[in-house]
Amino acid sequence: MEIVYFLALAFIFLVKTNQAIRLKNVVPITKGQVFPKPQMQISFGTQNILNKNEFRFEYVKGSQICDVVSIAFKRYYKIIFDSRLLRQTNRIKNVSSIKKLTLMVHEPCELYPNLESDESYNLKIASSIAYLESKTLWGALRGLESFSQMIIESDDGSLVINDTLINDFPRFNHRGILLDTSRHYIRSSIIKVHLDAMEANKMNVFHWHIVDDESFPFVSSSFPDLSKKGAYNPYTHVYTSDDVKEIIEYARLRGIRVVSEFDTPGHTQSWGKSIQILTKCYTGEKPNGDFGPIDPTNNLTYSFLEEFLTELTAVFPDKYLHLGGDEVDFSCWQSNPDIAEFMKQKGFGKDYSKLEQFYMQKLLDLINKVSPKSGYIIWQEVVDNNVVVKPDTVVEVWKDPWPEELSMVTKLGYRALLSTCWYLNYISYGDDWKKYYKCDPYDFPGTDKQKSLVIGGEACMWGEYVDGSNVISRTWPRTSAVAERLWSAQNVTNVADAQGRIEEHRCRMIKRGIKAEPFNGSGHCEYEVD
Ligand code: CP6
Repeated sequence: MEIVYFLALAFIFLVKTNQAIRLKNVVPITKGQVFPKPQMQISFGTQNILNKNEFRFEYVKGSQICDVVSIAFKRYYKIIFDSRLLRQTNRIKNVSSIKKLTLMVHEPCELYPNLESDESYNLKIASSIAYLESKTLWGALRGLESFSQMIIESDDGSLVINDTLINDFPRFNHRGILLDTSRHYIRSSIIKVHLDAMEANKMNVFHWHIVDDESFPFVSSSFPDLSKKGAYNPYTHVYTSDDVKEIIEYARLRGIRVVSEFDTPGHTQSWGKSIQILTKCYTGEKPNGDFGPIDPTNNLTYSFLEEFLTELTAVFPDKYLHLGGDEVDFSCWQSNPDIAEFMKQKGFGKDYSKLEQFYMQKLLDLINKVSPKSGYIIWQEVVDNNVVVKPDTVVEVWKDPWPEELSMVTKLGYRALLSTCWYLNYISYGDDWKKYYKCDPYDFPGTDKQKSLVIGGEACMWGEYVDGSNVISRTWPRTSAVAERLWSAQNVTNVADAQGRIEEHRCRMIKRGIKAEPFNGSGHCEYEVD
């Protein structure tokens, strides 16, 4: 008898585990989940209906009225009531309807977001009233995004939203993503889709690695030959000053900062096509026709840089410029006799990092001269090579072992950004987003003071194997994992929960015209790609 009982149990167990194994990757999707997960959220069962014809966004009396927000009202109205997708609305239902979302913005409107911008917001959906409140207009944008995400289509096609309270703010102020437009050109229209995706994921810094060795698509007004000679095609594969302005404006309207990177002294081959500032490499006694990093011993270098930096600080409104400073190859410098002579005069011995230091110091002095209010971001090598930089410099860590590096950089008192674990250019079969999700910028040995110097991080999409054809799908939703790590509370670490949220969010992106790739082995979206 006992045996029969045991066998029956074992059978049930086997069937169950078998099922559990089979269904392991199927996470039930709850609809209307806000992404990234808000700091605090309580939802209730009560539903409210939204009707396209009666719903509107409004400012509360006494609220600041900002054009960025008014434009966002229109954008989100379109997203919510996308008539392409609405099966039907205005069904008379036995639930209360929400006729408007009222907004209260407390602080005066600002033109551009910055590193210190407050993005917090409170959102309350209760008793047929939707109320959004924020300190700044940037917080209002984040709140509108959350509101739009909570509205779901019910089975009969009507739009509904649950009673909810949200109190939300980002964990880190700098939530960035690098796009490289030098290895392959990416048209402005695709960059804009990317900015839409950033907004949907509450990311706020577009790190534009705009030029590099391979091409120089930035059209400079003071040195037009840079792109004339350095772009793949000076007519079609460039960003004119109108293009740049348009991208900065598109980003501003979404609360996104544009931080441009003009990487020097390495990664500058394309600059050398028009301006003779690169080091001549030698074989034996003679120049061999190759060029190396920018020549720090040449006076032309600095007169050029002064004028060019003056232009850049005028074109890019953000306080921060990314000055690069990574991967400087010393071999060409080592081959050049004039540089050897210079090193001797300066007493640098054979230590070429001293020459790099000399260059970076001059570059930073020039920035301070042409635009004293500018701040700068640099890659970690600059600090690794002992260059003394302004105390408010931001150091971007991209090499392993990153915990040691973050420890070192913050011990020196510099603010830091982490990108090492979010290198999207590495692709692999399977769920690589989990690896990104598990990487936490606080996982390094250091004091609370050191942790507080970590201002955020960046996902990096280098351009060697991406262009307009695949950059969106390769970047999203993998970057969503990074977005949640940088926005949500430190204890939001459950991978299975995140999977459900990202799954819904990925379909939401598809619905909005962002062709984010499938990321979890199997599944479907209610609305598939057109
Ligand atoms: N270009 C520039 C790159 C990289 C860096 N700087 C890079 C290095 C290693 C990997 C990916 C990208 N392509 N200018 C390093 C910051 Cl794996």
